[in-house]
Amino acid sequence: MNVDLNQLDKRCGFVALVGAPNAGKSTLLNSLVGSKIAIVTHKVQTTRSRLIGVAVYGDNQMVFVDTPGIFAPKKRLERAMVAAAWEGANDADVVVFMVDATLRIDDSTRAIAEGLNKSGKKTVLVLNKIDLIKRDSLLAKTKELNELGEFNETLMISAKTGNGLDDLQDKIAEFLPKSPWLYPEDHLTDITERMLAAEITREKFFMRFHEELPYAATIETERWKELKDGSVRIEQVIYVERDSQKKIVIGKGGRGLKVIGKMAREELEELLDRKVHLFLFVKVRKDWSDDKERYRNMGLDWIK
Ligand SMILES: Nc1nc2c(ncn2[C@@H]2O[C@H](COP(=O)(O)OP(=O)(O)OP(=O)(O)O)[C@@H](O)[C@H]2O)c(=O)[nH]1
Ligand SMILES: [Mg+2]
Repeated sequence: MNVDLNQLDKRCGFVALVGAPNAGKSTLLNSLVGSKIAIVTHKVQTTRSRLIGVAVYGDNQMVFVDTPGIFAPKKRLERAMVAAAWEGANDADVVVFMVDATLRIDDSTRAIAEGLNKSGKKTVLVLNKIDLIKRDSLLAKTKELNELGEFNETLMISAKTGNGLDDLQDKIAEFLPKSPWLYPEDHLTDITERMLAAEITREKFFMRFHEELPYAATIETERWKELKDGSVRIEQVIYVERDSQKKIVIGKGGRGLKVIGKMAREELEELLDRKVHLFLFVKVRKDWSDDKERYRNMGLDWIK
């Protein structure tokens, strides 16, 4: 048997980023990986399925798993999202439990703490968004959170500014199992370009529309065609539930779609480093959130 001696001291493992909606999980994933692979908005329930981002830190390869926020789900889509989040936690070697330090500790944070404690996973409690608050107010919060369960470590970070991320990676490294790396050194993510392109449009959609509309839509890349001149033609469908929603999305004279399309196209051009022709179509599909096919495209299990 050949043994690669270089691999003997290496560590590698899955690190799930888990927490309530809006805690900053996707922001943290992007900061740790150094590239935007997860979309981020100021709205809750932005992330809908699991997504990996791989970071190399010294001899360690950390496979970060961004997960949807955990809350009390009602609809099928919400249940599938929360199930995906718990699966992410249960499959991980280390869990990073993220809490928005600017908010009061609520029932959903308590329930997540309880669930994580039961799982018995190595868990790092992370208080995020410390750029927004005074350090002295963090002490009481840290104490209160540590009363909710046993955490292997408590750290304070700003996922946005990068403050505290080195300490976080040092700690995670200690908890990772000895293992050869699972991915090539330069591997970043498993999200396909088609999926990422749809997510980028969804991010713009979330920012543009309000109330229930962001949650009533899903976006898929239907066609991706490389053109001879080096540019790419991307066609995407925005599924909504009702005709009235379609009207709002399209907007007067197509303005709504134009605004989203422009923002998404500009970001895609930067990402892909070439000219992009982006075509957005809006379709009404009343029951898209009960449609198995949509779940497969989102990377979610369809829950009965
Ligand atoms: N000031 C500040 N804002 C942050 C920080 N981390 C995240 N945010 C903001 O918090 C909001 C939510 O961030 P996300 O990364 O989308 O949060 P999430 O936990 O992935 O949310 P879901 O996907 O909905 O579960 C965004 O507006 C971010 O810019 C931070 O460290 N400081
Ligand atoms: Mg997210």
